[in-house]
Amino acid sequence: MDQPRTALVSKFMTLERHIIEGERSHPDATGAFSGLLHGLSLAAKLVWREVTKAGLVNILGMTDHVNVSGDEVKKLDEFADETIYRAMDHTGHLCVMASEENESLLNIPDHYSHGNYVLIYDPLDGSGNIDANVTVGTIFSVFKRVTPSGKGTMEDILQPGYKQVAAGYVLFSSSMMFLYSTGHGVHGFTLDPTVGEFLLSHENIRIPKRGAIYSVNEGNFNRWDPNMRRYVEYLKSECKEEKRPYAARYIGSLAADFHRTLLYGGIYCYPGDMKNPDGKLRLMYENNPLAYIVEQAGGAASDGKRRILDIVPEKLHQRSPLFIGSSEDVKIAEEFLGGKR
Ligand code: AHM
Ligand code: MG
Repeated sequence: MDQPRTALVSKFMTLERHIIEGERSHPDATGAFSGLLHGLSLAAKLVWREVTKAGLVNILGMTDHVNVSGDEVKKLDEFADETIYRAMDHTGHLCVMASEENESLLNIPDHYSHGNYVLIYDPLDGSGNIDANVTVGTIFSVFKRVTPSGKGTMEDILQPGYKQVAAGYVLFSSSMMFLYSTGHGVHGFTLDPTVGEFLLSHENIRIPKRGAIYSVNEGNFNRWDPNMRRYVEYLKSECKEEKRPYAARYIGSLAADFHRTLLYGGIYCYPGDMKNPDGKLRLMYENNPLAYIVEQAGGAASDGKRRILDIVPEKLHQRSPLFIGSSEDVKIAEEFLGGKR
């Protein structure tokens, strides 16, 4: 009751209002962005509904791929993939899409109009963890098309990350969050399930310049090159001024590991190794959107040698190593990897 009026009012910044107000500041805006982000937030709510039921599958009598009524039960990542596609295919704002779950690009059906934007998404990142009730996420990236009109092509998809016009991710966790940037900072919204609205909870997120947490699958240690091993040994060695040893945290679900890194600072690494020289993560679906977000929050993202956003992709499912987080941490990682330290 004693809460100041302004504090109460600020809680009513919904995702939709935030997007519309952001768009109004651009005189030539067409409303396409509002439409796009609205479609994505709707898809996120539909995916969340299924994710929260994941643990009930056996209890409700669903077996493997068939539920009690004989309907086929889709795997959650396939469900998420299709839900996002269907929420976005008819909006008139997109000319083409690409999803981590699909080998080739996703065309907009002929009977819908084709717009000026391109959507690239990882429908349910970290879905391998879902049986353990671990946080998973949807990651997305938006580009402006480069071809003039009609159906989008591979040329529209294979653009370097610095050309993104928006990116974001949704976290399916103890609460659901929607974070996005259109190049004016990073803003986070938490779903109020009682009213079904995303409300602004994290305005203009800034990542600390340096952190004290590292996040990497250290089980691969013996496959790393010596510079990577030396870097991790450095993070674990004692130095009070630099807050070392760093704490190790690894969920194994990129969206979740990234989110913690964004809020607390530090570094997330998925390096290349002897078995997989380009690491595991995909440039277009994971690294580019998160690199855009982290830079918008004052951080950095590198493949160990160069800025992620500068990489010109050659193929749809291209992988690249990822070092992402606080700007100073990423710089130090690059120095180790380049043998300069
Ligand atoms: P996915 O897109 O098939 O879910 O794979 C990506 C996931 C990331 O979420 C996570 O950071 C990484 O794979 C974990 O890999 P690993 O098990 O090798 O540590
Ligand atoms: Mg993924």
